[in-house]
Amino acid sequence: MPEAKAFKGLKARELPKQELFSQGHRACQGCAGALALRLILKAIGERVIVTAATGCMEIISSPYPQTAWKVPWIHVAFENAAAVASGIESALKVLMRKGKIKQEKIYVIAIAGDGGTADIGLQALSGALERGHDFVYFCIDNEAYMNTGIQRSSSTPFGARTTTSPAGKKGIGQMTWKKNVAEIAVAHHIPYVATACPTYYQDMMNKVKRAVDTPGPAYVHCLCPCPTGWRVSPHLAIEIGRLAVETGVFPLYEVINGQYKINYPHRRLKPVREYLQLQGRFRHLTDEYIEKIQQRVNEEMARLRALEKFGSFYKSVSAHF
Ligand SMILES: Cc1ncc(C[n+]2csc(CCOP(=O)(O)OP(=O)(O)O)c2C)c(N)n1
Repeated sequence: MPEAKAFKGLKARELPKQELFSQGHRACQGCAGALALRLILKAIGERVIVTAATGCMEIISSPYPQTAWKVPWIHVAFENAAAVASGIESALKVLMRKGKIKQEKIYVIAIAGDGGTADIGLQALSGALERGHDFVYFCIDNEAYMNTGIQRSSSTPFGARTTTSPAGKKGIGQMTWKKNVAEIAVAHHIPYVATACPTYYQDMMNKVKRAVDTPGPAYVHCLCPCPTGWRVSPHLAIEIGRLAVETGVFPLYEVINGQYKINYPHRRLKPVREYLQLQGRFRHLTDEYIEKIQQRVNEEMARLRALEKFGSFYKSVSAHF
């Protein structure tokens, strides 16, 4: 089984000076998703082809006839970013084999929101991971269908108010726990899975680099605070990301060939209340529900730590790459 290349982290001087995801796009103020795109392209450089599902990140970056993308980019349907990336990766392989293009790696990445990933694009994603295409899938998770007006997705967290999971006499907002797509990716036994947040920009860029340089499929789930949908002031987006991680609501970890490694938070967790109370979408939650969420976070962190401690159960992970 080939190991992911030994990689000690990106150095600032190795990064392209040019912005490959340019300024002047139309994202809301404080959009962490747009920042994530900028970091992803900084870490990869210009030898990349991007497929992008419908969603905020497509809408804000490509109002005809303008584009914020300085690399080859294709907008595809809501459901098939991973399928189109599979096709591109296969075509590149054939062209290289036939000597029609240079034998120099061209990275292929797919980008979709949480609706495009956890709900409607999940089948295409699963197929591409299972077939073993050499590409990286980035979920830009803002925890709802934001560009169409803040509707809930299966990635919306428990208790969050959205326009289709309203809080009131009959409900407390979203009534289900957030779907864990990173774990679904792990279940495909692919060589690299990671969670990331643009607040932790170095961690995120290193993961992006590691993901693209891993032979075979890789999945990176990026939590991207959305001031508009989360009802927070735009200047707090970075801080909200930090609190998501420090409270354990969104732990940062990698799974390399089946082996878990938690990057943040370290041992001591901040109370989830600190994360929830800054956001209008959780403002209606009573102590009872906050405690319920705290309980769940504790359980999830305990589960992750156990996975990290006991190591990889599968020696045959990613056997076919
Ligand atoms: C099959 C299909 N259903 C619905 C839509 C309408 N639609 C376009 S984008 C979108 C929401 C996207 O949500 P998400 O993937 O979470 O991305 P975000 O806008 O939050 O970045 C919806 C419902 C569509 N384009 N195609």
